[in-house]
This record gives sequence, C-alpha cells and structure tokens, in this order.
Amino acid sequence: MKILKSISILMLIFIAMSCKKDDIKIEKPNELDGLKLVQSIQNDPFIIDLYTTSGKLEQGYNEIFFTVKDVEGNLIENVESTWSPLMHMMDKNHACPYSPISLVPNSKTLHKGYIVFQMAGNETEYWDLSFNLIVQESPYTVSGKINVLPTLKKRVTTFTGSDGKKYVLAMVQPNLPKEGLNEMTALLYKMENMMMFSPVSNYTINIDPRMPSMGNHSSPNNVNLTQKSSLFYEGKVAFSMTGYWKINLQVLNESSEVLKGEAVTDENESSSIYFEVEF
Ligand SMILES: [Cu+2]
Repeated sequence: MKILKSISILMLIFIAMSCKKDDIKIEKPNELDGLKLVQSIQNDPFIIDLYTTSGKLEQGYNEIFFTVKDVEGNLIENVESTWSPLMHMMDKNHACPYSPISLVPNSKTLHKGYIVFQMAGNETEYWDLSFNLIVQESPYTVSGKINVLPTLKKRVTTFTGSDGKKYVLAMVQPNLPKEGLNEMTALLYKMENMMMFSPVSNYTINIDPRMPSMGNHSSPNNVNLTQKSSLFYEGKVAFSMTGYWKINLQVLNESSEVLKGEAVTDENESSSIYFEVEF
C-alpha cells in the first residue's frame, strides 16, 4: 500500500513536471513582447503573421513586424523577403511609400519594415499586401487583403508641390505626444508614378504648431525638421499644454524654395498642409 502511494505521488510529480515543460514550449518568444497580432496571411505552404504595437494598420506611417511559419506553425529562418502594398480603388490601382525589410536585431525569424498608407480602405476600396519570399532558394508568394483603418487625426498628407511633383509626407513621431518638447520625425516621399515612391533628401520641413481653440497661439523652442543621418526628417515640436494642436507645415526644397504650405499669420490661420495631434 505504502509503495503504491509513493508510486502515485511520483507519477503526479512526473505529470506536473511534463506539464510545466509543455507550458514553456508554447510560451511566445520574448521578441513579440509589446507587439499585437494584426492578422495572418496564408498561401500554402506558408503563413505570415503581421504585428504592430497597436494591433492594427492605420492610414499614415506604420511600423510593421512579421514572422513566416509553415502550416504546422514552425517559424522559418533564413527567409529573404520583399513586400509590395497595393490599393485597389474604383478607377485605379496604386502603391504607397514603404521601406525594405530587415531582420529585427538578434532575431532569426522576426522581420520588420514600415509602410506609409496615404489612404485608408473603405467598403469598396481596399489594400492588399504581397510578399515575395525566398526560402531555401525557392521563390514563394504570399498575399492577402489587409484592413487599413482611417485615423481621427491627420498623420499623413499628399500634395502637389510648386515643382509639379506629387509628394507624400507622413508624421512618424511623436507617437505618444506629451506636454513640453517632443522629438518629431517625419518621412517625405516623391511619387514617381502610381507604383513607385522614392524618399526625398535634403529638403526642410518647417513646423508651426498652433492651438486653434485658444486664439491660435503657438509654442516656444520648436525645431524645424531636417535629415541628420537617415531618411527620417528630425526636429522638435513643443506643446505648451494638453489639447488639440494643428502642426502647420511648409515643405522647402534643397534651394530653400517653398514647394507647399503657407506661413501662419494674423490673416492666415492655417497652412494648406498640416498634421494633427490631440492628447
Ligand atoms: Cu487610394
């Protein structure tokens, strides 16, 4: 009897231990911490899981992460990939600005890049995202519809400059605006044609944040956006109080000629291009 008891205790311990082992196995890898699944795109034999920090794709700038797995759920390493977003509109198709894809540092399976959706999808018009993968020297395509949501505040603007060229300008930071001085970054792309957008270098983006609800007052210590060491235009935006702010913009080319946007004055309350922030 005593022996039977000890055997069953041993078995219980064994079961408990093996359960624990299973728990560890199904635990998500740490590199996904802080990311939420947006959706999975499946075309046999692969599934791509798309992640963002918010769990959604929105009009404007999106930093996007993804993994590639097989139908059994095994993550695939050594994947070479490119992507191409395409919007299907009533009368035309067009692409948008996007980055190349890179592996997240210290990861073998988590890839990242960004896409700037200049428009949101709607009931009849939608975006799809195609991936071209090379896995063990064989090419594969995985593509599917994605849901790009509209935003309440303006984070991206499209305009034709005085040079006759079309541009897409997107706010990247501040993502979580706070009272005081905020790092501000933006991306500027030129539309070469409906399918090709190329990053623009050596322009300047002048910013003039205003509070329309309070006499259109400004804020001190703003720094206009210029390129420092990357594609991103960097500067500083000051919000002297919480509430709704309109960041009026002017885009200047490398010769400091204004291509788009107007200075805010007593007579002119707003520029024709701007971003919006509310916090
Ligand atoms: Cu469109």
